[in-house]
Amino acid sequence: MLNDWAFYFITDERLTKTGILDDIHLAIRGGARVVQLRCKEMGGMDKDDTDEDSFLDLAWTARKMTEVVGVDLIINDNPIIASEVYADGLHLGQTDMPMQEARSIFSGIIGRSTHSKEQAKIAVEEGADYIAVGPIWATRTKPDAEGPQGLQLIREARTLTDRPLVAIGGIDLANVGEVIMAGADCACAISATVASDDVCRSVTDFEKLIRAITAKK
Ligand code: 3NM
Repeated sequence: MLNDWAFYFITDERLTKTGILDDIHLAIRGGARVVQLRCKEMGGMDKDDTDEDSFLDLAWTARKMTEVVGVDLIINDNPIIASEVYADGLHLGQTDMPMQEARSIFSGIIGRSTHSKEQAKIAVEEGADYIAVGPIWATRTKPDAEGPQGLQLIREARTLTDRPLVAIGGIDLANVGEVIMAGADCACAISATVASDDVCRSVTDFEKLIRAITAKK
């Protein structure tokens, strides 16, 4: 799995209680090996310069925090910022730029969100380094998310590729085992960590559980 990833931590500026940088700090302390900086309000390629400057500042700080402890930093949506801060990776959604264009700007890991078997197949063909599949279950964190795809999407995507599969959407500590057993290598859980009472503890719980279940597969 890329750089020993198990739980894949993603920031959320709407759900955070004490701020994105605090959450990154807590996720690192909790043992996360990968952190995605995702700020839908400010970071996308469609945002204005002020938002992009703030996102760049956040990204720089996140880079320094992750680099000293060897944790991978993934930037959501924006290959220019990913490149500027020497991020380890870039995460692209379905409506973000084509892989070839992104690779011409950014040379690290590139992952793609997919919401169906067909999209997962295209992500494999375009050479994504990892493939996110979801939403597995209903989620309120992403208002424009597709309907729940269930564990079936993980099983189908698993038949297409040996590349890392990252499950997302409605995942919590009670159901994360099911996504790993269905074939996912990693899992993300935004509300179950960022909106929890103890971000550090919840990340540790996910990390331990995912690693324990993976070891038994
Ligand atoms: N992407 P929670 S679902 C950011 O299906 C995101 O691609 C999804 O949040 C996808 O863990 C999602 O709180 C939100 O359900 C996940």
